[in-house]
Amino acid sequence: MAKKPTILVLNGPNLNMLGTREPEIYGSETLGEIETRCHERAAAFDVEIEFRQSNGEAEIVGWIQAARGSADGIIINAGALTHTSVALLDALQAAGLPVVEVHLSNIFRREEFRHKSYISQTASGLVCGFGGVGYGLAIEAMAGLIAGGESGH
Ligand code: CA2
Repeated sequence: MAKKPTILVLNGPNLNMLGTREPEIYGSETLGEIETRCHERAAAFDVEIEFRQSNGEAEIVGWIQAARGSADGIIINAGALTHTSVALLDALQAAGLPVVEVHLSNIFRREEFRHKSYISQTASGLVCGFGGVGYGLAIEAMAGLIAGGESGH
């Protein structure tokens, strides 16, 4: 049987704190619950996921570099690094894989500094404002991109 496509789902700084504070902005789900949701959606779309979180930019860059050759696509919620990190942008561009960007909150309804995303420049698409549901939508979108050999419109 052919190996299922693998999607790397990466989470940046402070997302390990989900469910403990600010539910009005980020929802009440913990990151563990979002991971469970992702595995359920992955099974529905016949893909595998690898779900990770780090508070360190360097560690996330390392995971993106290693994804080249081992994963078929990257879904990323880079947290606050979204708005600052050229290093993540460079790593994602070098990986040469389809990228879908996710945010729990609608970053465009929030402070001005959150309106800028370095990740968007390399992403096929962006899902934001739907809480943990957005991760499931991103998996559906990524499964379609991989199956169609596309990188977006
Ligand atoms: O909306 C998102 O998913 C964000 O990526 C979340 C980041 C924020 O810096 C981005 O602008 C938008 C922050 C994640 C921190 O989450 C916490 C949740 C509960 C308690 C503390 C932090």
